[in-house]
Amino acid sequence: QRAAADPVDLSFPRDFRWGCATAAYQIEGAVREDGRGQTNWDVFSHTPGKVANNDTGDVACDSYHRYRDDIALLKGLGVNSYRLSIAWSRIFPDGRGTPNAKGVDYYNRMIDGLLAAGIRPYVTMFHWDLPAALPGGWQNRDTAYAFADYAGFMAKTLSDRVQDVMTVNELACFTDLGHLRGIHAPGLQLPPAGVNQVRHHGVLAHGLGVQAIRAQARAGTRVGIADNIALHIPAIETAEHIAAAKRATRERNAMFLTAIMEGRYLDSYLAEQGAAAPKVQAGDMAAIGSPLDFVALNIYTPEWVRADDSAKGYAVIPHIASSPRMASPWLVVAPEVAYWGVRLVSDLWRPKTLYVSENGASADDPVTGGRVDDVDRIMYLRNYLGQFRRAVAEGYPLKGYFLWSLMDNFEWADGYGKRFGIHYVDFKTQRRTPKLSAAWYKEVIRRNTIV
Ligand code: PNW
Repeated sequence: QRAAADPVDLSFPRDFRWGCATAAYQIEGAVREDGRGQTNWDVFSHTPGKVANNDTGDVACDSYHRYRDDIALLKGLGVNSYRLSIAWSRIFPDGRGTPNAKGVDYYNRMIDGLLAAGIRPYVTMFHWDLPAALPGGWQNRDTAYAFADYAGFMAKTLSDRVQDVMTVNELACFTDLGHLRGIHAPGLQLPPAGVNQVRHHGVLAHGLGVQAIRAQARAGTRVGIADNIALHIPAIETAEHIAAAKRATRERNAMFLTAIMEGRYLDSYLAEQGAAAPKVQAGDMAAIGSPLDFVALNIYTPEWVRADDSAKGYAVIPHIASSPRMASPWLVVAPEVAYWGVRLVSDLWRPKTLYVSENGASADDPVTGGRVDDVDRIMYLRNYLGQFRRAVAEGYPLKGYFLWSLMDNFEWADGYGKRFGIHYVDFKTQRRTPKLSAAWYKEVIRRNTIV
């Protein structure tokens, strides 16, 4: 008889993609350099009172100048992949027109540097920094066409070296946070019809972007989206609660991923919105439903769902004050979402490939004697990884994981006050220091298992 049970196998498939994620406006700085055009986030962050401490992305991590240092950090971790975004306004300063060679050069150097380091780039075309010159921003349907032109051009430009492209990051954030809640750029609080139209232009930009990328990039380029869908965990793992969580996932993402995966808006969504439903033109839904090579999920906070006798058949259970959170008030700790997010999206729409395009946590990092022993972040990441491992074990097509974030950066409306990095950034000196979580992640990657 054995003294102890066999240890649980927590290893990942041999070809699993391990990476980190960042976004242009959050790390690059150099906002007036080499012909970059102004963006909605430059305007917003320079409007007093909009961002904590009135922080801006003017300097951020200065990655525009220090990208070689960033690549060295990635190399130090041993990642095989890196998710970065392109600043649209470096390529087309006014959002459209003639490409700016200096902006293109920057990303060429970045991509070449990554490839030389043996790191596969995953490129997001739009991570919220919208060229300010585009009239009406996302309220204007033309912005979706401008996006497609830009995305097609950029995919073609990088196509000899970049095989994996994501159109947009987090539809709900750049539509609702900016146009309904008003806490992100452009800081508007529109009535329902206006919000729904912005959402429609968001998914349309994605769809037209997919078509433009497929038309212009090399055959074999893989195209997907990085979305933070409304995620749900069944309160109890029984058939009725699982069905409720699945239904909630489909219905509560009706204006975003559900429309993209099904090529139509659900009748229940259109009926609910009534006169405020989006105005849709011929061909829009076909573009929005363009087939994807992969779906990538940003996985942080879920909601718990239970089955009930209501007309919908489910209830979303509100978070309470004692729900465990990391340093950002919205960041509720619920590791099971890592499993359920992957499983429910797979069960609903059967994507060929899934990625986790972001997962990570803010923490009040203790800086002691030049060290940051961020054990809370390690706990958070380890628990989420365990649940991703369960999804892999059950055969769901999860092929990679991108940790948010490589380093502390401009955390949007929270400015530099919330730190998500596994490298600590001293924003006075720009010195980057690995936190304990970086050493932990390196070991996870090296052994391809959860440590
Ligand atoms: C994501 N929420 O944003 C973004 O893609 C990143 O740019 C960002 O830095 C990171 O997550 C951490 O915030 C989110 O309120 C912002 O649920 C807010 C929410 C989710 C994601």
